Amino acid sequence: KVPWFPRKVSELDKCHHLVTKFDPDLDLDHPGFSDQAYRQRRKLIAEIAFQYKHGDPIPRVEYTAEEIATWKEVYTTLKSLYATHACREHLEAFELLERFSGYQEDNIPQLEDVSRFLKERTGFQLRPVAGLLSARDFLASLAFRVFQCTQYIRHASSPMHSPEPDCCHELLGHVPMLADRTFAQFSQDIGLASLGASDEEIEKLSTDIGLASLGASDEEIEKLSTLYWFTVEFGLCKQNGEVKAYGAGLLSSYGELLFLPYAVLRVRENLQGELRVGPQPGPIASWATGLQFPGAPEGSGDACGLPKHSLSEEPEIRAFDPEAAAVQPYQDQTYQPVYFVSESFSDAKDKLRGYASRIQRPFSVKFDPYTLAVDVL
Ligand code: H2B
Ligand code: FE
Repeated sequence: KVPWFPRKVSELDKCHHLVTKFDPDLDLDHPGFSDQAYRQRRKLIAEIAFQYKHGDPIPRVEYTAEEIATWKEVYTTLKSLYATHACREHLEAFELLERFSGYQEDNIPQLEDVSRFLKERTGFQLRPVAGLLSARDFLASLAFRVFQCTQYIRHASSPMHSPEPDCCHELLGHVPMLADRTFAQFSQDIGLASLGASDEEIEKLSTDIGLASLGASDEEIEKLSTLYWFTVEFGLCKQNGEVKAYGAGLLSSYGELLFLPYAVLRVRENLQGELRVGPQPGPIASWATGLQFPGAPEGSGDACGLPKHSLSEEPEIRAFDPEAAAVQPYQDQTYQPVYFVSESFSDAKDKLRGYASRIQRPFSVKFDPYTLAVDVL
């Protein structure tokens, strides 16, 4: 039997199952765990998401001076790396977001404004969510070109690292990418592939995932969310002979983004000059070898809240292959041991469609862009 899944965009109101893994109320390691005021603030902002119904304008949050200061630190630090480390699509969208949607160092953009921007670009829209959502619900919303977006900000004590998604991660990492047509389609394809996953033994209905599809097993949902991890969160791509970041997890993590040229440098040695990365490895290589983060107090790589990357666990960089990425173990507590590099987004999209067409499913689905509904065939 196939589990319930949303057939129209308004049914995303029922896709609100949170995962409490990194919740500040329950996770002792959360930087906000012992801060009652922070936890209260989180509850207040979470209430917006709990009340929200599809079609409502997203209520605005008046951010505090402390929250804006956290945003400013994240924004200016990350922005300093984008020119050299981010892919072209991210850079282009970022500029537009600064011009039209309130992306400024002294202003946390409002989700309603950002959602309107995205709708115009790619038809993607945001809806507020209170925290880390179940993979099933999160992927299901992507099928409808809806991105469930957190509205709170990380704890002020740890501007460079957050165990859970927050508005810095979503707005700086995800949103600019969702403004790109090919990337938006890629994201929706992953979502469509996830609909109606079930444990049943099922006959194979081979369908183009782009025409929408599927009904995978629970195991396949797991694989799809791993695939999501290595692409949408930590994906790399080649651009003009250089390696650039397009994954939101990379684009919203100063430490990991900074480390990237070093990782790629190692690959370059292995692949004999095939891959290059923007900035030359001068200062990066020296701190990486010394396991020292620039700006961090002497002696420990994680003094600024960042995990150390030890040379024995040096990351690997591989060519993107969905079959391999879907089963690759990943890290949600520290840097990735493996990254996958795509030739381009359309190459990644084509490979993903091939992968999705091999998923076993009891039926296929087709997305109707006029009604924002999914027809089950
Ligand atoms: N929930 C939220 N709020 N933001 C995310 O980026 C997110 C999520 N990512 N739930 C999902 C899970 C991702 O890690 C995959 C699909 O499991
Ligand atoms: Fe994310």
